[in-house]
Amino acid sequence: MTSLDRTLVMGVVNVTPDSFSDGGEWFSADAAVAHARELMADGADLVDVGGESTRPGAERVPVEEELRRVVPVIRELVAQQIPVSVDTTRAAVAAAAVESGAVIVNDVSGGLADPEMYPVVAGTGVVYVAMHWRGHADVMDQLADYDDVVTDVGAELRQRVAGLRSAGVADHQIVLDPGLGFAKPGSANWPLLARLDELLAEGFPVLVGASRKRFLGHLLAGADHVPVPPRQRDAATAAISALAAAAGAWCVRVHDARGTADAVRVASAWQGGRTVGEDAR
Ligand code: PMM
Repeated sequence: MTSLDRTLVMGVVNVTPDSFSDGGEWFSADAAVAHARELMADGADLVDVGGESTRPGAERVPVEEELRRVVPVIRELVAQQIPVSVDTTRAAVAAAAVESGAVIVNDVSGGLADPEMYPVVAGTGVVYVAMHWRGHADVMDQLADYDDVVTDVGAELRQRVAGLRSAGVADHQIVLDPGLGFAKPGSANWPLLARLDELLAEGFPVLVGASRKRFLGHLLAGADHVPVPPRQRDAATAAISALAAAAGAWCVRVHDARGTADAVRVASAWQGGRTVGEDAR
């Protein structure tokens, strides 16, 4: 996966009844596996399997329920040679997922939700996505004050890196993510994208998760200012994928793989165009 010379496309497989952007359509294990296969056929490089909604205001699910949702799906996808990331904030779920063959732990809490997460990541040696986060979905909208959002997010992610290192996690395992939409007022998301180079300057691969988020719904609203629904945000998501890829993102996490698979290829060819000589004109 990491040997590709372009940005990776991570397809989202939410095994939840209440995800904001795909309406819990993929709730049964069979449906989740079928959806993952579709994402791969559409050009995803890997899939991200999650059993707990992070929708603003969402309530937590018990750990047993989260395990029941994700483990059978991960086992089946791994059996089908599909690279899997697990989207969880719980160390027990991360451990079970890696045991089942997941190769990435994608933790939207950056380790803040579970003190056991870093030791588990250190022990398994898998890639770990540390996302910028300030609190669970029920409270995050009240934790959205920043002086300069880009500087503050960078500083908080540096604290996560320090914690990971002291728990024995190697630098080559670490990926950073600005956490678009998580404890971020709508307007805070654009500087995080426009100044992605500042996060990249931390020296770690960067994952961008803009797909179908609220700030895109607001951007695309008509004269009535009503945000367009999540499924009408895929073209805007693909545009962000192209721009994020051009800026140097390692991976983009999306619900619609096809548009983004095209977008990252365009970005890659565009960059490649810089090195083509006169004779190609
Ligand atoms: N966003 C969601 C869920 N998981 N993981 C990472 N690393 N980055 C994100 O921005 C992110 C994430 C939002 O939930 P959704 O799956 O319902 O879109």
